[in-house]
Amino acid sequence: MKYVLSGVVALMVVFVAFGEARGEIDLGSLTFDENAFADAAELVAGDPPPPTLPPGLTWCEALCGANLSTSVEEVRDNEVIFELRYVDNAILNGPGVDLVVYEMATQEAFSVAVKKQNGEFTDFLRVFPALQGFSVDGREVSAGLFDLDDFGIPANATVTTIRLIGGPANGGSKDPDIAAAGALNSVVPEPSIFALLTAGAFALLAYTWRRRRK
Ligand SMILES: [Ca+2]
Ligand SMILES: [Ca+2]
Ligand SMILES: [Ca+2]
Ligand SMILES: [Ca+2]
Repeated sequence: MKYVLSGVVALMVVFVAFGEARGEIDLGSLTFDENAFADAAELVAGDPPPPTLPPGLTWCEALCGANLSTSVEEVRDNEVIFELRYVDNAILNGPGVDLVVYEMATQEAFSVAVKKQNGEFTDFLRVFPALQGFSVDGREVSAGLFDLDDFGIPANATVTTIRLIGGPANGGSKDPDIAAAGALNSVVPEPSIFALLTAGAFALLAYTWRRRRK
């Protein structure tokens, strides 16, 4: 009975995950699912000088989630690479813009690459962020808008890892202050749903097997 119960519980978790009305986050004119922002962040290349990471913050506290009050500061041109990962959601190549990366104060160029299905990263795509018409902590908010089409990602495919670098400068300012990166088209990744369904199916199989042995 224990096994059939755990199977039922696993299936209920799946239904609750689907049925629950998801919260939303409004940032200016854009609305995101509450889990749409990056969940893990690390420095994968370079040795950034202060003040890249403000004292007392971790890379993830600066870059994960939707908090625009925390950011990495003055990411120098080509010296450092940050990698952001999406764990409880994935960026979907849906209609139009799929990924929004927020940049603070003076508008500065930066570049993004995304990890393809084959595990390789695309080339870096440079943007000059556009003002969003609001401020946080007295700093103007800008955003770089990315369509996964422009990285060669197929329609309806998903991406769960991106990389960020500053610049390169083309005569303009080049040390961006990156605060957050959210999936405007966001989905719950299928592997976690599969894992739950598989767990439920195995529990039911185990229950049936034990009953037959008796
Ligand atoms: Ca997330
Ligand atoms: Ca932040
Ligand atoms: Ca798209
Ligand atoms: Ca800036």
